[in-house]
Amino acid sequence: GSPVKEQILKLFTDNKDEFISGEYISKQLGISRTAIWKYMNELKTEGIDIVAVRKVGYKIVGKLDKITPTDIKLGLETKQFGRNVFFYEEVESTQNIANELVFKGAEEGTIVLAERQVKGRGRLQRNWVTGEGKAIAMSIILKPSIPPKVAPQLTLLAAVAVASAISKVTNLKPNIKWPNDILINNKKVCGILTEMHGDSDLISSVIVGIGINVNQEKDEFPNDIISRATSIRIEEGKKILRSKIVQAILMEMEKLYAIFLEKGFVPIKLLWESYAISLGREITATTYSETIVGKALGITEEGQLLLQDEEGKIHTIYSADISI
Ligand code: BT5
Repeated sequence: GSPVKEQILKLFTDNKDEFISGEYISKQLGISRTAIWKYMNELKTEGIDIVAVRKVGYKIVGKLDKITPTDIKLGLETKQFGRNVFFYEEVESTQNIANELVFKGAEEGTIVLAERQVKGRGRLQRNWVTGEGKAIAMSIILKPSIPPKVAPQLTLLAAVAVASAISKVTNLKPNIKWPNDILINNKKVCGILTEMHGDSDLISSVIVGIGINVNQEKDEFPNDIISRATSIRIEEGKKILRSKIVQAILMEMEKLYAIFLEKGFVPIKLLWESYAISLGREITATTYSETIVGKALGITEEGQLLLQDEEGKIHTIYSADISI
């Protein structure tokens, strides 16, 4: 986007809910009042609701539920995450775009957002449904120096980021179901897909894909998932701006990722456990080779699930679908 527009947005972020005079903006940014007027009009067409009062100045009064770079950056408090935003009306999958960006050298923290995904995917090539204009489909590019076996921990880290972002922005109490689902009242509100590049020793990048049902109503879900899926709107009973949720996730991700790089997975594990569902209860894990019924004991310091079967044997699960 235009750096001037971003500077203007930053002024509004720094002076929350206040009128800012044209003169002040003009002095701060060293541009003319006419130029400001032009930029304000551009921001308006991008969905930012601005009031202009003669001799007083400009104020941002609200936003449409949009997720353009402008919407994401207005009020964003991160240093790096979400500072580069690629927004599309329609993509096959935001993961694919993020892939291409990685090969073009995109910086860590770069995000890809789309209103519509025609080939949104889950794990094992399963389909992910993105409610057009009402959901979040986001891919975040990370470039940690870690061995490939550590990468699944970033799925758990992202799950903690989403769960705490939802807790901060709403009155809801989300839970995490190992490894990659966020549930509200036992229904899936978010799925996470982590994909990586690199060689067998060291990763060069990880793309964390996050799909969240935000403003869909019950009857907007396809029949095959309607009984298992929910949205933030359904649970909260009112609409929420998607940009607010994206911003909160970016903030949480940036914090948790810094902790992870410095101290490893253990502090993230503790947070993860505070959101975990069905620890201590009986669950069924279906791996590629077998189905194990047992008590979920917790996760290891590497992020694998520990399951104790009826004979008391403890299984370490690296990858599975869990039913509760
Ligand atoms: C996931 O896979 O839950 C990971 C979903 C990741 C989606 C994001 S969106 C941004 C980025 N771009 C992509 O293309 N993907 C990522 P998994 O655990 O395999 O669950 C997939 C299953 O969830 C499907 O088989 C359906 O049963 C169910 N499902 C599909 N869409 C859903 C939705 N909108 N809400 C709840 N459940 C859904």
